[in-house]
Amino acid sequence: MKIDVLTLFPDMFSAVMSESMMWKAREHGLLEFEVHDIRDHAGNKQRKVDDSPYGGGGGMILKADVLTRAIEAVRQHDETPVILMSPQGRVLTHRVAAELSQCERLILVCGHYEGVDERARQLAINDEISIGDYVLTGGELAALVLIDAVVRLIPGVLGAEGAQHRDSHADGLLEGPHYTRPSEFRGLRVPAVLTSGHHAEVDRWRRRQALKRTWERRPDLLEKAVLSEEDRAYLSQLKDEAGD
Ligand code: 4G4
Repeated sequence: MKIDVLTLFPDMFSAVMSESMMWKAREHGLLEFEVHDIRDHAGNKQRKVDDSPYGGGGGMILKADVLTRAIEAVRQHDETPVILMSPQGRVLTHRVAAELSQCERLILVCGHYEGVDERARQLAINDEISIGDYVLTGGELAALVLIDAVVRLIPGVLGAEGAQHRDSHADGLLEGPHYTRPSEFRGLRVPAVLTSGHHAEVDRWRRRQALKRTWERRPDLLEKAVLSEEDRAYLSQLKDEAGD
């Protein structure tokens, strides 16, 4: 996969993009990454990239000509997803990350100021993604979150174990608790089933813990999760025990 990022703050990407997973993905030829400075496309002596909004109201808007030029300089095919990171986008979920991990190329656009001129959106952007319902000063942190969530799903990036399949959210449920040595810490023991060696029992316990945690913390997720008859029976047992 090739990811191009367009930003006014290219330095914000260097630390994250040289960290272990990203470095390995790039080293193994699974990821190519390039940052482009939108300011290089300002096309005027002052390198001005923003201007005040028509209609007043204050704040500044990223100019349509500058952003459109910057995108057109990196885009080679009309079909390439050109994604604006924006609080008005569709919300990033595991499903969206999995969908994007199938793409050969992504262009991520980081807006700043009060936003971008609507005509740049119309002419050069074809997708808009939000990492959640809050406002950031710029799209850079949102782009880094998206890149991390997507790159770890590219086959081969996390190694042969394919630990992605066991992720929280991959099957629509939260994960239950995890333990490692020692078997007792400050009086707290690891659940006996995990040290029993009964793999089927371990799987059943983990499934139930995932169901319990999801029901306690994110019951909304249970509506979309794929559940077996046994899962449903366990959930009704939990509800009975809670007295509702
Ligand atoms: C585009 C339009 C993403 C980009 C307006 C970006 C939150 C998210 C920005 C803005 C962002 C998110 C300045 C409001 C940059 N804020 N939730 N800010 N704003 O993914």
